Amino acid sequence: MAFDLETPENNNTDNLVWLGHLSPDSDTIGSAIAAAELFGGEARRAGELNKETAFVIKEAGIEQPAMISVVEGQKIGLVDFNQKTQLHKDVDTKDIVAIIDHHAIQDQPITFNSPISIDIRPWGSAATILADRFEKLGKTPSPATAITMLGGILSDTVVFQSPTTTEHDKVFAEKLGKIAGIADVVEFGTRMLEAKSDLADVSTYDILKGDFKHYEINGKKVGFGVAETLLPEQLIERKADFLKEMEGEKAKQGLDFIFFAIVDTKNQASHLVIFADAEGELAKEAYGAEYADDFMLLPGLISRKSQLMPVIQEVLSK
Ligand SMILES: [Mn+2]
Repeated sequence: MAFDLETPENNNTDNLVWLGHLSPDSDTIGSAIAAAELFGGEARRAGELNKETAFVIKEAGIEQPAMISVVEGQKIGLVDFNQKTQLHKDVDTKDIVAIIDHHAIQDQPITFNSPISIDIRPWGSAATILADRFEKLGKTPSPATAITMLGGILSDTVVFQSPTTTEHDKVFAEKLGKIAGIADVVEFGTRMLEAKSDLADVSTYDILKGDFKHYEINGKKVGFGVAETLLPEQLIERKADFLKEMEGEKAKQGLDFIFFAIVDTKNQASHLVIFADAEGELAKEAYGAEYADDFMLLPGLISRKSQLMPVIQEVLSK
């Protein structure tokens, strides 16, 4: 019988693992942990954890999920993405049995020969969808899992400041906070942002790739990294290093365009690093702003998913 999110009691969960996207973030990890607890199987990760996610895992008092590996006969549930460009290379798409996600189905969706169980909703995080699924099945996540889910919601919504935030995210964050014994979820989110901002000892390459996504639009390959931080100056002054690492990454990945946004989560603005003229022209058309000294300041734009990428998509789709 095919795996079905609607009837978990009938699912065969032998060799089932839950996996999120490359450059795992708190939502991808929290959602994998939540899905494993709710549906059975185990959580996996597709890369190294960033500092914020490591903080959440530590607060939850659990071990981080193991790295995904090639296993014969594995069943894989995906959380928090649906694009081929964000799938770990060791995953065979024929092993995928389900998707729980909150992203648009864009140019490179994973495709299937037969229908699988999919739940995609326009909510602020995949963890919010899982929180709803727990509730509708009459189940309560463990306090540790609730912390990782809360971490997912707070991370993706930038503590409810991102325009992607929905009412569902706020309601379930409060509920998860209660389960986890966290009375003030905003305060917890602020500590997450602080953990994420502590980048002085992180290499420029690791910051560039820490939250990096690949897109293919009209045959053009775009790589877009973001770093959310309360201390943007710390990264702005490393501009020369970023430009060098972007040059290497653009060549290595065969990208047509590479972008990196230093997202100032305190002042709600992005400092977009303009790698070269091609990126500059595209960014000018997309954002209607000018750039100088390799930077374009974008006040009010803090979400790659709902603000920064859609206009790039629009321009390249013309
Ligand atoms: Mn997410």
